[in-house]
Amino acid sequence: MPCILVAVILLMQNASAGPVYYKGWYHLFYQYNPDSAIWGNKIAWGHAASRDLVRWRHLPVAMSPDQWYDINGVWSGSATVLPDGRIVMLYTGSTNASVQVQCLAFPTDPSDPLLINWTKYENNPVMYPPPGVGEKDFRDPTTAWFDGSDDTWRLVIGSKDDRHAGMVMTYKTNDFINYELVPGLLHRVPGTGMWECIDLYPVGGKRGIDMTEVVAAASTNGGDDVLHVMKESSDDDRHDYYALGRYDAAKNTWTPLDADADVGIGLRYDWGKFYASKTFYDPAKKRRVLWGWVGETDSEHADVAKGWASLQVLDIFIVFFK
Ligand code: DQQ
Repeated sequence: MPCILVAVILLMQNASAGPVYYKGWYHLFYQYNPDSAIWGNKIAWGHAASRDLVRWRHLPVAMSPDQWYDINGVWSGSATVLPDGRIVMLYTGSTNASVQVQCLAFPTDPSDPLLINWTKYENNPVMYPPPGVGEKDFRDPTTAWFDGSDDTWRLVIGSKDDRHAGMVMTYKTNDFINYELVPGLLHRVPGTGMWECIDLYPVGGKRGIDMTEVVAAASTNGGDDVLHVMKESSDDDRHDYYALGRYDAAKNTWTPLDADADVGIGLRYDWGKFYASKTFYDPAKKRRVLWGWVGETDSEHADVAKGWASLQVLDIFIVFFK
């Protein structure tokens, strides 16, 4: 079973964006207002990097809201490291009309381990809200995993429907430029409202905790020992809820083990102030790392006086294999 270790890192501002390990460095991108320690409409991606997850170096802003498709905010997203080592970054842009769209970015200089400069894809955005989904209810793409059954990468995005049910949609792509909505919903829970910062990842099996590895094992030999955590950040009450369940890639479903403790109505990661978390698979240590945003209880006035707002915390899941 996982054991959890907690460290606290001081950083500036708001919800997590996309942690990733690259050429010996862990990178944290986070929601950041360069002008003041308050939430604003000019949210950029702040950036910090570390070799050990303990000592951090602050780096220049990675992406600013400077295009029509993200001028109201470079919002949360996730990195995917491809088998050849390239990084693909997907993030939500809030457009000049406040529509939520998904956008693509790449490291400008892939040989730079600090990933200082980022280039936005010239034909952004790559995804718009699909029919029936509110234009302000479509955000926070996850890291993609590879599904060998049809040789596509899959990722999920959170939303809510017009009856206030939280829901998760799956997309597939083979080039990260063109995306197809997989029919049906991966999951939906009535009454839970908008689901932000969805996370879906395997736990408990003998085949590792990397999503691509586990999906491949499941298609060849069942992978029955693996469960998947689904986590959502409830915009309604600003808590991170999760449940254990079974992911069926072929049917595009995730089913909770206990329907009475489904996502959004059962377990929480934390019972204090902890929100908009994301995990990433750490290939260096073969472990899964969880990041979360701790918004604190300081007033806006206090944040401005001290010059920063909020903390990032990390939890490391150490999984022991038999
Ligand atoms: N914060 C971001 C969104 C995300 C929310 C906006 C989580 O992408 O849904 O800054 O707090």
